[in-house]
Amino acid sequence: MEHFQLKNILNIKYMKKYSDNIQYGTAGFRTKANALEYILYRMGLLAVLRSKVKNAAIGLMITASHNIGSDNGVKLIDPAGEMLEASWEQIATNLVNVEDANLVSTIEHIIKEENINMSVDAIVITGRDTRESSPTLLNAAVTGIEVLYGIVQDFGIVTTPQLHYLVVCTNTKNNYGNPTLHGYYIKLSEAFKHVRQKQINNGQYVAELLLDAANGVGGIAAKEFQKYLGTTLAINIYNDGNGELNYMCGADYVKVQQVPPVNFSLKSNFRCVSIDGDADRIVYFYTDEDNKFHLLDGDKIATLIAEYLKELLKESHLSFQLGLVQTAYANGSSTDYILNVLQIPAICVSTGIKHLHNKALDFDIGIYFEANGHGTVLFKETVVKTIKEAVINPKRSTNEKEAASKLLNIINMINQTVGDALSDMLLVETILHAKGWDIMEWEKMYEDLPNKQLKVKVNNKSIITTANAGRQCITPEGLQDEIDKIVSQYKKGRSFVRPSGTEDIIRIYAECENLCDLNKLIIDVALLVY
Ligand code: NG1
Ligand code: ZN
Repeated sequence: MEHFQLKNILNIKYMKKYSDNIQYGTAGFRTKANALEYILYRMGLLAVLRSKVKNAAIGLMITASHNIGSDNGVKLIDPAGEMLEASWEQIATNLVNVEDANLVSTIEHIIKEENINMSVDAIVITGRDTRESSPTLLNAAVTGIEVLYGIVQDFGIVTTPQLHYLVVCTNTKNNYGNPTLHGYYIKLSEAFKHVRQKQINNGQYVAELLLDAANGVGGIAAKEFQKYLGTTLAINIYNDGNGELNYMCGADYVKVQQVPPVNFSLKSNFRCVSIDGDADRIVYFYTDEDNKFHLLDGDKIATLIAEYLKELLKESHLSFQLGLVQTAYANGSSTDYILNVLQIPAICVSTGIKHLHNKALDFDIGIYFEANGHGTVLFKETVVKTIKEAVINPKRSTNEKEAASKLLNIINMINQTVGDALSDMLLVETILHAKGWDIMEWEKMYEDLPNKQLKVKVNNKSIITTANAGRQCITPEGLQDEIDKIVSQYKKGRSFVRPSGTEDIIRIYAECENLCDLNKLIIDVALLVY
């Protein structure tokens, strides 16, 4: 019987089209959309196997995030909302690259090796972003899921973090929230409104912002949020889906190019937000009266959150171990500020959200952010329990209880399952409101070192291998020495090169004290790999 079902797997519509090997990278499989159909079909098969092995619902998200509209991608989400386990990334890579003739035997092999009980029910929760290619790719995935008798729960067009939320809620039987989009909006917006109460503005803080939604799914989610938030926050949405996805707009463009998005109505000194194509990254920015652009990226968001949480813990007399996780792309000034001013541990891990998420779990309260604006805060269950007790403990002072109650609401407005641009936005807005700060006041926390990123197209990016969280080149031999030589000529200089996990390019990063030296520094380093 089982063998008979497996034979049905070979589907003429989804035969392997390309001979090039493709890797399950930092964010799953990502490439030109027209090369993805058979990959989606096979990932549908794999999602069923993963669900059976974990005896829990698995997520399957179709998106290529900040990449151009003609790209697409797919990633699987494990039961607790985390990225697919590393050993299964390898299984996914093998499965996608085998020839059609070996597909059945490869599936049989996975079932045997992973000891999968095929009689266990499988549930796959699917979602997609707004790309034109996404419905066709979803069909391919659903066909793969259903051929192995998996149950599909499709949520249509959702942000990546919404899908993570839905997976977690489904698997924790509503403990984290209701597994519906309404459940998501209500949980986050109620917590936000509760902290703000009746006072909408405060000091320099005005409850209105301009949002660049990258012409992606975040525009839809932001409009939906607006309905739930009512007058507590006015979100003026630009690039809401009418223009080209991620084209000269969105968090990645704004962060890397360090310019405002196009089709955006700038007002000087006014708080602006940019999110990416699947709404899991966020950066803030503004232009001043001289039209100068100011960026407040993931590092600035992380430090703002860390400082505020530290204050609330102090006020509530609760003592937990706070930690902040970053990558090599974090601005050197932010790391200095975290270590020396906030006096919180700052840990550097490899690029890719799973590394940050895993490390943040080591702390009672782990804050993690990539400089590009992908991040969230994780609270241990024991921490949440203690805070809940503190809110109602009659032995505690009113001040202590109020601070604990603020903490509890903050926990509820954070999407702990993954970085979530809109949840992070509500959190930043809450903190600025509490402090009575405008964006200029926030910016003053510390001054970023001038920094820049470049991409270099190479024939084979894997000739560069790195260690020490991507900060040191191991191969080609001698490259790191050359980089060190260049960097040593610059005050507060830092530069590294690493192969991208999502594109066929090498990324180069550089920062140094003087803006006028920056171009020379990064170009000299780039020439070493060109
Ligand atoms: P790669 O392409 O491996 O650098 C990029 C981002 C990551 C992460 C992934 C997933 C930078 C420098 N890199 O990875 O931080 O967000 O995409 O989308 O921003
Ligand atoms: Zn994204």
